[in-house]
Amino acid sequence: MHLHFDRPMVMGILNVTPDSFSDGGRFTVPDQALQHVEQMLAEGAEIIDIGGESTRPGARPVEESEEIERVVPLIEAIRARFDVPISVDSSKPGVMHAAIAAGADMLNDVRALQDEGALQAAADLSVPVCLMHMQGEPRSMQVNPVYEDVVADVMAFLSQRIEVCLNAGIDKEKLVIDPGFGFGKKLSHNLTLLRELNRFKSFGLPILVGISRKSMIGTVLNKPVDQRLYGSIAAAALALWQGAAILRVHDVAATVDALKMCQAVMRQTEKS
Ligand code: 7PM
Repeated sequence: MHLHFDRPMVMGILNVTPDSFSDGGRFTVPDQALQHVEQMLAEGAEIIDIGGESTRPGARPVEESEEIERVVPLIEAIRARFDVPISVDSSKPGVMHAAIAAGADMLNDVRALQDEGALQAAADLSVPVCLMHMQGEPRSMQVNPVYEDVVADVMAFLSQRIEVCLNAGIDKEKLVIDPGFGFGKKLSHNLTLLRELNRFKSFGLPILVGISRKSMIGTVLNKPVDQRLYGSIAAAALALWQGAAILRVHDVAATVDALKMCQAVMRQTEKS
């Protein structure tokens, strides 16, 4: 499947939780998941991100075999029915190989290929890969994150990971960067990263932003996760205005409208 990031697009989040396998069958793909994909496509999602639970703040690590069993049947089922690029949210080389073999098109690694074997896997698979910044590990990252200068620190990390990828033989054209909203960041760090997102354009790589429903929105608005839609849309617009290429979101229809408005304004170059 051909993936291009030359104009902004919406990535719809499909969460894969063990509970969604309602009958307990390990290789059963719930209709609910496929219906969710179908709905996100109808609403204008141009890529589907499939992730396990393992990146949640406070999450326990998941075994590679468990992650493969969760993700592979779902990728196969989506690939068989829909003509949409699929990205897989994983840090594990075995999952990356299995997911791409099953028909996924892109890697999304919150650990930026730092786990053993992940860099080699990405180089071998030769698919687009998102390098995300995270301080610490999901289990403990929100305890007390500290930065000297959050934008400079995150940029320095991404710069180093880009270099490592290029040295491993990954084409620059395959790389996507992500400041990692909420991953080892306090509210002030997240707000600074969003306010200064345009600085990340200096890498010359597509910028992926995942802010949808995150706690930074909940904290600003003092609202629970099911009441963060308007805040998420405002944040999406701010990110698009500063050059975000991929918006990773739960609420596809609303975000696509925001994207179209931002695009209309940003493309308008003639005098009125
Ligand atoms: C619970 C809390 C469940 C947080 C899931 C999450 C990103 C990502 C995630 C992101 C990239 C979420 C996160 N966030 N991948 N995976 N960028 N590239 O809110 O910001 O979806 S998981």
